[in-house]
Amino acid sequence: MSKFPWKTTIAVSAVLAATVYAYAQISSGGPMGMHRQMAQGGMDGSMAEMHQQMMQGRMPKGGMQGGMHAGMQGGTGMHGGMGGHGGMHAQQFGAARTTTMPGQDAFGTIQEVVQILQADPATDWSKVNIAALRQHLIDMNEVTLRAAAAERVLDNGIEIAVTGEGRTLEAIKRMVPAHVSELREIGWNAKCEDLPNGVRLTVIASESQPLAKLKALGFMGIMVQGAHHQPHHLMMAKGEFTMH
Ligand SMILES: [Cu+2]
Repeated sequence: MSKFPWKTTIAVSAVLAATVYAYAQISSGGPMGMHRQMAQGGMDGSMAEMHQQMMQGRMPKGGMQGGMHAGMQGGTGMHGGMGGHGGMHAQQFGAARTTTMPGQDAFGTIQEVVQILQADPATDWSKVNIAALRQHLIDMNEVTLRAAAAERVLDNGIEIAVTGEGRTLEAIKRMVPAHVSELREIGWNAKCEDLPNGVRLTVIASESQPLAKLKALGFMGIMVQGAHHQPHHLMMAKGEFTMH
C-alpha cells in the first residue's frame, strides 16, 4: 500500500476518493477474476475444490498462492481490475509477493485515515482524534452485527424496531437517528422515534423507493444508503465532525 500515488500531494478529498476506488478495485479484482474463470468453465475439478476449501478457510497459504497463480495466468480478470498498477501486478505474481490486507476492516479503515493524515503536511495534529473514529467504527459494528431489527410492513412503508442492550443500545441511539437525517437529505421519507431499548425507524414508500424495494432492503439495506461514512470518517479523525 505504501507506494500508492496518493502519498504525493493531491487534495485530501480527491485522495480519499481515489484510495477508496483503488481498494474497491483490489478487493473485487481477485475473487471476481476467479469467479469469472469458473463461470467460463476454465477452472478444472482440482481448482474448483481448492476454491471451495479456500472459501471454507481450510486452505494453507502456500498452497493457495501456487494454485491462484496457475489458475489466473493468461486470464484477463486480474489485469482488468488492476489497470496500470505495474507494481501491484508484480506483487500479485512475482516471487517477492507480500500481503496487502490490513486485518480487520475497522483496523484497515483507521490505518488508511492515519496514512492520509500523515501524508498531508496541513494536518493539524492538535485536533486529530483517532479515538473518536474508533468509537464510531465500534458503533458501526454494533449496529451492523448485533442490533436486533424487527421489521413490520405497513400499507405504505416499512417500520423497523431496532433494539439492543448496553454498548449496542448506545450505538443504535447514535447512529440510526443520524442516518435518518442523511436519508432525508437524499430525499427519502424517513423518521425515527425513541423506544426504551432502541429506536423505531419508519420509511414511507415513494415512486423512487417503492414498497417492494423497502421490504427487500430491510434495516441494513436502508442503513447503507448514501455514501456519507467515507468522508465523515476522515472528518471525524481530523476532529471536524463529532457525530453521524
Ligand atoms: Cu461510519
